[in-house]
Amino acid sequence: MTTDGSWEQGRVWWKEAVVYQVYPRSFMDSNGDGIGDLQGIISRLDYLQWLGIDVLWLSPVYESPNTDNGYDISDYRAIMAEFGNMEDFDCLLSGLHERNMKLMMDLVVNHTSDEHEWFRMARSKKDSPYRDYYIWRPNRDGKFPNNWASFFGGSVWKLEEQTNEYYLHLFASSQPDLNWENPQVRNEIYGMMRWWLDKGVDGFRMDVINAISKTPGLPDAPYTGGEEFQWGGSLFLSGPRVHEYLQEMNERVLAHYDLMTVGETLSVTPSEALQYVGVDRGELHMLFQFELMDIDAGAGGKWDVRGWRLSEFKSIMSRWQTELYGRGWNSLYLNNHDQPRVVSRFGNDKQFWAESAKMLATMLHTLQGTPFVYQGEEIGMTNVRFEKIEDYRDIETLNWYNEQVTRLGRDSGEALEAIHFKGRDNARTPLQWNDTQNAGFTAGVPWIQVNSNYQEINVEKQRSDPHSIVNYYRRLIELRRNFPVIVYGDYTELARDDETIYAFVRHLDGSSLFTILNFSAESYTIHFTAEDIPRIPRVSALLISNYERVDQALTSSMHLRPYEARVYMSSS
Ligand code: ISL
Ligand code: CA
Repeated sequence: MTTDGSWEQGRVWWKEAVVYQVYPRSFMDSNGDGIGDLQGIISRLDYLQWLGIDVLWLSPVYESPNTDNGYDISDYRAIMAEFGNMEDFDCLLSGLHERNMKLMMDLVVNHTSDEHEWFRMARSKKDSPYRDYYIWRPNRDGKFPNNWASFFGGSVWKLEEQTNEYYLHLFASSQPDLNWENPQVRNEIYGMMRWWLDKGVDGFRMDVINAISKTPGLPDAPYTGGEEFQWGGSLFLSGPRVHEYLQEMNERVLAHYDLMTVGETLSVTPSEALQYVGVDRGELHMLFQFELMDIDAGAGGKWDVRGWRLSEFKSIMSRWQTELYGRGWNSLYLNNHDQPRVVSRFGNDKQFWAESAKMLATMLHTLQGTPFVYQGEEIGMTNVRFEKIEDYRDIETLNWYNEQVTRLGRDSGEALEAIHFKGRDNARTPLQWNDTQNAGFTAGVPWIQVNSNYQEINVEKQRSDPHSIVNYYRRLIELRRNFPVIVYGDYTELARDDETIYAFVRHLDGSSLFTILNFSAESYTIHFTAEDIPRIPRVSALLISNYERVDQALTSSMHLRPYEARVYMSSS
């Protein structure tokens, strides 16, 4: 499908934007308590403007007891004291708007904190008007109401002693799930969303939004293996009423504002995605897919790391690129606060650190969709390897380690190895601003240790180096503004079966963009097939590359150095 000729009618700011995710706890500390905060972000707005980003996505800053770093909200209309206050927030919002940037808030409405007023009232009495804001089941002989496993280990059920009933929590027990079947809950949430939008925020990233509708009756999940609790995704992801709720939310809230929405949706395929982001669906603008993030997960889930082939990686990307083209819109992301650092995961954070970080950036910024850059990615921040479990902070990581090592008796070195590769704290070490103590993040003791490589990898060092990763990101972001083909062009993959090279062409009206990426640490020569050769644009000029000397023209066979990336452009 193509939109050639009509793309100018379909122009929208959020398709043309580059988003930058800030994880506030780890971005910049302004007052020396070791915790990043709103004033810290404000002090770095000029940096973000210099980088060229359009939208800042702020991970949660609402009041929270922080069992899951703000993803457990106790008051949706207040700012977490550690981060500042509402005045600071307003100042951040106006600081962004003055610089022509927008603010996207994180919206966490699958669950609240157990310290939220609603839950405090709900838990004490069965006849509380708030009881039905959450999901309860009677205690029958001390047996869990069903066999679902929580994302963070154990059962999804916790017994509330005061009333002798269980409540449901897909995540930590301090994160009780809201009962979306209750229209009052939905009203409260819509009212809260309008309140933030009326304040001037420009959009929402919706946390696990496809988990809000659970299968009625909450039946047992199918048995898939020896463990006590089973993965119940098929019974609560993309559940029976999820589209009804999102359409209602759209009608009641979203449609009345000029905003940007992104749903975090686990286990969604491209065809299911079209039900959320299809242009005629009246739901969301885009979603975060997990197929790429799950590529290295084995049968045992995320911690059971498996190898992957480039052809699998490319086929995931290509399916999303082609199935959504002209029908919906893609988001593009390679890491976030829940995922390992992209250069360590899909690149090479040793010998070809800069080359591979830039190669991955080239892919991110030249595919079809809206790119999301996670803080620190733009300087090639890497995974961290803490030697002791005590240095980790993430609830998911700590729960998993305890279960594996303490309960199941697994070797602790082996568990740490998996954590070094997959743990969420890889993404949560403080942003490395300069080579002074604590990487310039804090004058105090950071809440989580700084990655020990901050003297080599930091913003200050890279800003002044024209060949640095950060300056490469800056150029890529700028290209997007100058060449509509990058935003609106269609997509064709070349050399599909090649296990070393990812190559694709984008077309829009008379323009073509050709991206070729070497995903390996070896030099490699690709010979395009007779079928592919006619797809290679003629008379092309090199637009950007991660190697300084590129003297080759675009031809039917090309030699690429380790992790080399090139983008060519032709226009008639
Ligand atoms: O982090 C994950 C894998 O390590 C995911 O399973 C993650 O829990 C899932 O993507 C949902 O994430 C979101 O909701 C969670 C929160 O902990 C995450 O930080 C958030 O991005 C609960 O609110
Ligand atoms: Ca602080």
